Amino acid sequence: MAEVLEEIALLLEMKDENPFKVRAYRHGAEIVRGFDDSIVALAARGELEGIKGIGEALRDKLHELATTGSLKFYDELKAEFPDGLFGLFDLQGLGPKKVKVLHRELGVGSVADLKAACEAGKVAGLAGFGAKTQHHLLEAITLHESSAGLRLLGDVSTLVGKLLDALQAHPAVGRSAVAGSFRRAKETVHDLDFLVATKAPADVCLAFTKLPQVHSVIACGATKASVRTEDGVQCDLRAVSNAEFPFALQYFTGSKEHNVALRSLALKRGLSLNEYGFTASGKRSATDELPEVHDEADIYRALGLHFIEPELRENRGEIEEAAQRPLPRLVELAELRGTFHNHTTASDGVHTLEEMAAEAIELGLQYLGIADHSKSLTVANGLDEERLAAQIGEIRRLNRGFEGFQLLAGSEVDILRDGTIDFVDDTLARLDYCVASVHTAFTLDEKTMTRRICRAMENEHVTMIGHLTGRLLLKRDGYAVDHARIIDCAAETRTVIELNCNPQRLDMDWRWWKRARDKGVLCSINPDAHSTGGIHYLGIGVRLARKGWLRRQDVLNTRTFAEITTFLGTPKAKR
Ligand code: DGT
Ligand code: CA
Ligand code: CA
Ligand code: ZN
Repeated sequence: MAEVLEEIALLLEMKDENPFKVRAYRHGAEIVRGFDDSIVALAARGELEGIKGIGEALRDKLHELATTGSLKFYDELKAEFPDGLFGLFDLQGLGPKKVKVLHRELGVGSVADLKAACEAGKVAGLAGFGAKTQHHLLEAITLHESSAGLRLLGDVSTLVGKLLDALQAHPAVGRSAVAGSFRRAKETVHDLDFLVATKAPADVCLAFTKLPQVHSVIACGATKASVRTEDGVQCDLRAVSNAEFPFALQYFTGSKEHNVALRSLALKRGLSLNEYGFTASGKRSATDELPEVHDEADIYRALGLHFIEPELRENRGEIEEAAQRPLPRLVELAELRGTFHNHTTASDGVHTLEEMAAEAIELGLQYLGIADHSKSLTVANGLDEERLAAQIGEIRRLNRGFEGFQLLAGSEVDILRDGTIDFVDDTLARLDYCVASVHTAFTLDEKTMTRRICRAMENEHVTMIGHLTGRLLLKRDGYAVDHARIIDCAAETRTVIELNCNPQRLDMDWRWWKRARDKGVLCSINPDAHSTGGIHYLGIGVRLARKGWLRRQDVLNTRTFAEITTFLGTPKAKR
């Protein structure tokens, strides 16, 4: 439903419709996205009455969509444009204005059309484009092509849960698990790999292909099946015996690089390891006893290793470490006590302070940091000093009514082009904390951009840096920053770095966290929620933090409210 509303907004924009109308659809899409699955049922029953931001026109359309699965208004609108048009909106640097010109002037109706037009040099000649834009578009097309078929981790989580539940409910299934890149918490996944232990593999495979989420069957055999879901995600299932299960789970969890290293370690011990079990090899004779294996940990133990959590299995030093000592106990969702960086209706969020607070309380958090945009970010309705002061007052007032929970008054302040902050020190000093982020001038070279962010970190009031690179996974690369330099600077200035939990961001990237941790830089796992539903992104953020080797003590928001108060009340240099 949210996607249909978003596409309507884009198409109306293409048609130069009234901007307020466009905004109503876009806003409606955000609201729908902020709800859980229950909104479909509500829409179907015609019970969307009273939801702020969803007027009568939208209500009727959502009702039609929820009850019939389609929407006449949308279908007719879409029919006015070529089929491949939406692909263009996925490209970095292309919005409705430019797409409109490309379509009108060059008849471009798909990514393939655009690629041909760029290669023929026709785009550079268009008003408002130029050679540089043409070059950037070709780069964006290359990124688009290389990410084809990839999904965001956060976009497949619900599907994984449903399929696992369905498999587990089958009477012939014993143990079951999801393996592959999903289990390793890769930020993007290509396909999903499920595994079951069963005595009736063919039956389970057949049942898998009949699940309601399945759109088409790619293959179905005696021990494996492959299907494509309604959303186009490929899901593989392998059915093995209970004895083989730990080996299959270890093997299909990967990564391939981790497995290759593990196998060579096994060979050194006279063991050959594959997805079915250990067999004797080399110096070990076939009559020698093989290690007894009931679960994955037994496999690692047999190879002289401490257990390695799935998130760490990337062959980036985890095997060497596990040979020496137990790996660190990684942070867990239940250990988070609060969060920073959340938006409300004051800037570009869809829920109010009260609504956001209620959700955080429901989740058992002790504190929720509010960080709406600052004044220079007008596209996101950033707050000026006066509106910020009013919000702080409102937060203090609401706080008197809470028990065991507090809102924190913060701001997501823009880091201006020269590295200065969007508010003066006096204004910043009134806040409990501040998240500083780059939202403009993305094209600065790496050195200038790095200096810009470091300068922001030198500000005494900047508690943490938000979404370090501004990347949107599968959509746009981050701007150029020298991660190593930023981490050093964060360590020197005692500035926290955010792990932004938005599935499209997951920024700073997991590959850098171990280094940051080792330099004493703290991480804040922040949902960057623009709705109550957005707070739930904390779960995916924790998985990426684990992938980055982070422990409880490395994550600021595992601290209690009292500890946070002390932390924020201490000068940066002494934190
Ligand atoms: P992706 O691309 O997001 O689906 O990533 P994975 O890691 O889920 O890759 P996938 O689905 O092709 O295979 C699942 C796991 O199976 C992989 O992580 C390791 C194992 N595997 C698959 N093919 C090979 C192989 O040729 N050699 C080894 N050693 N392992 C493999
Ligand atoms: Ca996979
Ligand atoms: Ca696979
Ligand atoms: Zn931001």
